[in-house]
Amino acid sequence: MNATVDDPTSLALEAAAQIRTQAGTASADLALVLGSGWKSGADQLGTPVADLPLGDLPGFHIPAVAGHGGRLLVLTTPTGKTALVFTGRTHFYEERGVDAVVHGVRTAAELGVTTLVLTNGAGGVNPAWAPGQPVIISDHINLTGASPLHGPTFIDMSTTWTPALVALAQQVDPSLPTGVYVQFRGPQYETPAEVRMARVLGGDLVGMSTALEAIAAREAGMDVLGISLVTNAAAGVTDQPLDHAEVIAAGEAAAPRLAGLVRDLVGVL
Ligand code: 8IG
Repeated sequence: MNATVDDPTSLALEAAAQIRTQAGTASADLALVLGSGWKSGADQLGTPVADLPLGDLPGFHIPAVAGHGGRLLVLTTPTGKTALVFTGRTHFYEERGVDAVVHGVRTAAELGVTTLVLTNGAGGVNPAWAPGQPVIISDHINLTGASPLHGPTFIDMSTTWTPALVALAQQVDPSLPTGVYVQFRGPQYETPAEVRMARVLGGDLVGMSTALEAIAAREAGMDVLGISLVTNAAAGVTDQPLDHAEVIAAGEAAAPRLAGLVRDLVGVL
């Protein structure tokens, strides 16, 4: 193999090496990606080991959107596990390519992470869900037309969203529904017709992240848990127009519940 410094594996190795040096930790057990609405609990998840600006680590970028965070917290959980907590992610619509989107997942894999928790803010397709509702991701539909895999990498996707982790999350909060997450490319929100399409395809949530990360995580052999926060009804589900400020506000209103949920989950992972 003709590895160059910017091939995705080398870049993840480089980032992992820097995290080892800067955090003084050889490996990690868990990784969490905290999306819109999910960041406020980050520092309650354990004893801090390191707090690194993502933009300073090889292959990572400062998030393009205000409110999307941009740090890597390394911490020791109450059960003694080492967790990597990413507050912020690179989205496909930032046009840095799919490898940049999944770089955090690959870096976590290089550090030995075997369990990945992906969170996001999403539009609710299911009219029963009001803004502020967390939903466990049971499966996904990738409508981006892209994949993080290179070459003939025929990985099995039948249990991408680890059933045992879905069950664990439901034990932590039995009120949580499950749903199918549909990743669109964005950055525009959907038209009402696209939301109806997502619904007839079996989708319950629409968003612009997460599915591509889950594919990379499965390639790396990780178990994956996903939880979406419904921050808005998807276009056409109600007569409200979509507004980024309202999305942020719904995330802030739900923050205490989400912080508790993530903390409780980390306690059993
Ligand atoms: I937060 O309604 C959030 N992210 N595609 N549609 C899509 N992404 C989203 C939405 C939404 N809300």
